[in-house]
Amino acid sequence: MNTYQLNNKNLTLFKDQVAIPQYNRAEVKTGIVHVGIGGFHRAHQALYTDDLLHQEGNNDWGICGVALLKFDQKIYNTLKEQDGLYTLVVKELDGTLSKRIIGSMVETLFAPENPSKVIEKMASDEVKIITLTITEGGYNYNEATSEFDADNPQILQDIANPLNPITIFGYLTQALKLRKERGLDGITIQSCDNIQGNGHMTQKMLLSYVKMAEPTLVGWIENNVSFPNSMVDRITPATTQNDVEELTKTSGIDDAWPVVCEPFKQWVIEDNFVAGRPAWENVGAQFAKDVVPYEKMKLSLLNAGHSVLGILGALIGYNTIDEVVHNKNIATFLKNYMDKEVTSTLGTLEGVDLEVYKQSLIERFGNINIKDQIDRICSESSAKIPIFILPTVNTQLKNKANIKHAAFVLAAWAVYSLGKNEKGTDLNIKDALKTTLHQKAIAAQQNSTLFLEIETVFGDLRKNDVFVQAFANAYDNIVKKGVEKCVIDINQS
Ligand code: CS2
Repeated sequence: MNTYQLNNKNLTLFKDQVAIPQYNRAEVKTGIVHVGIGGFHRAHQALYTDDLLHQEGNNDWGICGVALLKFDQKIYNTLKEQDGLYTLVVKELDGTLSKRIIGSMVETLFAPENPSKVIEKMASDEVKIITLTITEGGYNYNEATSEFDADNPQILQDIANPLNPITIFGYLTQALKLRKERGLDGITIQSCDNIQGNGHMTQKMLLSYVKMAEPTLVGWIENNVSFPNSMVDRITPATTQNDVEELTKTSGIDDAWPVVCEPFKQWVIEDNFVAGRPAWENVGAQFAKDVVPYEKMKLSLLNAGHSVLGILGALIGYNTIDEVVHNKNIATFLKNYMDKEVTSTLGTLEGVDLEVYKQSLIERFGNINIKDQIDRICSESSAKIPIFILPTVNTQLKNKANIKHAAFVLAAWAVYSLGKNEKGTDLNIKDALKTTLHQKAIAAQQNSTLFLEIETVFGDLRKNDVFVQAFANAYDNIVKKGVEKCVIDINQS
């Protein structure tokens, strides 16, 4: 089969192999600036938006994809060369692949190369929404103080160099300042990250920054910017070389960075858009008055479930999530964690059968075609654990209820942070706090609870005797008997 590079010019050459955009991309205007163009955004929001662009009358809602970090240079270069086009490969449950080319990203920008261009784009009249997938760690939230981390050197650099920002807060502030000066309408800033109350978090963190950097802008933001909460869901593993090669071989598409994902997708959005919004409900998204309880459910069950499987699985020596969940002992442990520790913290959720939801998660985790990487799941655990697991622990402790499973997973994380699995193989740890984690993990070998001193992660959990005791027990047991033996004991207890 002939192979052609994916770009505008070649797009129609692929029409017999895969679905391609049926709308005229040249007519689509940018109504959304999206920051963070990794796999998740491209499997989720960009897909919903592509679906919408196929319907009449939605041409104002194209996406300008912004790569914020220097680290994102490669993904930016790829998308730039491909005119924003990429292939989305859905790995169906029966193992077949559904492929389509997504066209909703009609512009791309690389912030480190040209900050003013990004600021101008965010401040342009046609843009009505700025959406974000900047990861859990990108919000500059300090777990110990529950506040914005004003001492972060990058934040200080943005305050000193407002026209050359490097953080999202610096960019948004400059763009909003221009919008105010130009007398433009308000705008919506919508987080699509896995954070409880992601809209509230974005608002709180941004306003904290603006109070320091540009205090006279605070009032305008309060009156003109909305921050809808949303729950986002679609498992999107990292693209592998195999995925790239398979696509070239079977479809003739030379796409340097396709995105692969599971069939399931969900997006529940709070309907709070000051400057209008796409009718994403016409393509499967749900709009709701209050999405926070649904976010909590997803974070505490799906994302926490991932962390449980990831951390325990990494220590045992597995590579992918499906492998771990097919270990009956670990699957039982996870189910018990969900049933005995998480469920009672969730309250009632209208329209959701939690039993069905939990069961569906086990099935999604077990999808053997997805092969979600444990390395991906365990990456940045120091930002994920405070969001995915600790709210459950804190509520359970307050209610004098069970925390055995959670304490076990956190103790396993302390052992994981030593950097080797139980077979003695090096773990590939990717975490902004990697050095601190490692130092504390070493200290924990003498006294396990020293690991809990990482305040930015654990807050003051080290002061809770019940938790400390459970954590220390679990740690000793893991070191003595290994993860799986301990899991069997806990399952039988
Ligand atoms: C995962 C998420 O990053 C993680 O640890 O739990 O990326 C998860 O796959 C998505 O939130 C699924 O919606």
